[in-house]
Amino acid sequence: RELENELREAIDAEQLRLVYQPRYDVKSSNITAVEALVRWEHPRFGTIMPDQFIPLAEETGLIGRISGWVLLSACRETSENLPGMSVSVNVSASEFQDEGLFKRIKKALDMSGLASSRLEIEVTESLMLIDPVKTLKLMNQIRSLGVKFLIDDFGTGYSSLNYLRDYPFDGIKIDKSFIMSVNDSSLAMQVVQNMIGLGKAYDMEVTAEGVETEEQLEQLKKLECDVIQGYYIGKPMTVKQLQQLKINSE
Ligand code: G
Ligand code: G
Ligand code: MN
Ligand code: NA
Repeated sequence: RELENELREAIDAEQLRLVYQPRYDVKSSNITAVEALVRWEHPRFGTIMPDQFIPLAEETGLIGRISGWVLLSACRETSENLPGMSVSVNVSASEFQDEGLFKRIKKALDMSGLASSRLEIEVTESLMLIDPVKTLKLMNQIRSLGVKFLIDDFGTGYSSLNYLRDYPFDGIKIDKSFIMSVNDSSLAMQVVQNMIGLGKAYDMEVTAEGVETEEQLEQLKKLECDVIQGYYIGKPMTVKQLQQLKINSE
């Protein structure tokens, strides 16, 4: 209860901040995109991770305001400080209950001046468990702006794979639980290979998440994975650190 009230105040008190995790494009050997991840700098508890307050925000209806802040901040920082890069933002399935999400995305693009083709929205497979008519309508409305959709934590949900055919996604992000064992299990390797094939069959860009070793990176390159994300490329970091990383990798 108290945390809820503090979260309500957190935006105005400027206690939220974003960190960015680099996404490495295999074809161009470059960091061409980042994922924005929110942090709450609590005055007494220190840094609170999203797992600890996003569910609370969803339950209390605060998610819309937080999401509005995240979208605008991510678009602004990318537009101002990360020339040419795309940014992906995580959006909760609960935000697809109304059209507020469309307005927040439109406002973030308008106010930041970021080209819509540089914004991607990450949703989990739980999105496919809610009213498909409503969801598809809203997705198409958002896509008409030029924004792309990625499936996050691919392979961990409870939805039928038919959604790959029925919903307009531009990419999949294979969950890190599958990537972690590619170095010591040929079965895991085959599973990931098939996931990549599945993504490509639907003409989607395929990202591997949770890549932590050079060996994993090399395997994934062999499997023609498009984008690599994980601690081996870089941890979530500030814009300044990211610019430094870019310079050092060029
Ligand atoms: O950042 P971290 O590394 O701890 O992310 C933990 C979880 O929180 C991830 O599942 C991620 O998708 C989610 N998350 C991070 N930032 C946001 C955000 O801005 N909005 C929503 N809805 N979820 C987020
Ligand atoms: O669910 P989502 O993919 O949005 O959240 C990403 C989460 O995974 C964040 O908490 C982020 O800090 C974490 N993460 C990113 N890269 C790695 C990695 O290489 N290894 C592990 N263990 N976690 C990672
Ligand atoms: Mn994500
Ligand atoms: Na993920």
